[in-house]
Amino acid sequence: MLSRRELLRSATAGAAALALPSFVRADGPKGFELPKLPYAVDALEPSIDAKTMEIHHGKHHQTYVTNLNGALKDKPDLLGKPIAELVRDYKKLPMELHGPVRNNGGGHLNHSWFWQMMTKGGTPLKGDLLKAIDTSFGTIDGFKKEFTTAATTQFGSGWAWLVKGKEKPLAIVKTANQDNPITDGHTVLLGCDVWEHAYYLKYQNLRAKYVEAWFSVVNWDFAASLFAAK
Ligand code: MN3
Repeated sequence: MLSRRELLRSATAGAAALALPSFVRADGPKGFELPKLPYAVDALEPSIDAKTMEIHHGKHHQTYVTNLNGALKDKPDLLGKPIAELVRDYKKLPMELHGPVRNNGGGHLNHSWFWQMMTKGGTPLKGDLLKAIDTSFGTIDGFKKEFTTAATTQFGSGWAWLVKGKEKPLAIVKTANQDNPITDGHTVLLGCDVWEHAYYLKYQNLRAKYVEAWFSVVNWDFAASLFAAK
């Protein structure tokens, strides 16, 4: 079993021996790096079109990385930290860094996870995570309905998330902008980007249609590895 700390590290450092995919390049003392996509830009078609993936990964995500490195250019200690730790604890940083780390650090973390949370054709939900979905939401359809409501009622830009729950095994939360639930102590299992840049080229104003299509490319194996980690 991975410790929470190891998991946070592996999700961005790509330690090959761990359960998480190893394609994420190591962020190091020279700064944070755009991770390579774990699939071709057109792999998630027709749910997510190649052009959207290309711009989303190559331009939007890259901009978060560039701006984060710029904001921390005189802070080599922070540039060497795992991005998940940096975002989780941003409130402990000097006040002038809160905004840059929350927004650009959050953008880097959220997208680094988001690419891994999807895969060509999706993977089946099974095992302990399937049981937890049933216990928490009745059925997978109950989960999808509640998750879609969170995704479509997030006003403006943000994310919908599946996290470990307190009363039930799982819960759904939403965040604005690039906030990540780990800052509030949640364990993240799955997240859906509902910024317009994630879907507008193909779906225009129809966010619910995008979310419906997104379910078919969800990498439940990745979510299950996060769920299994202690
Ligand atoms: Mn995005």
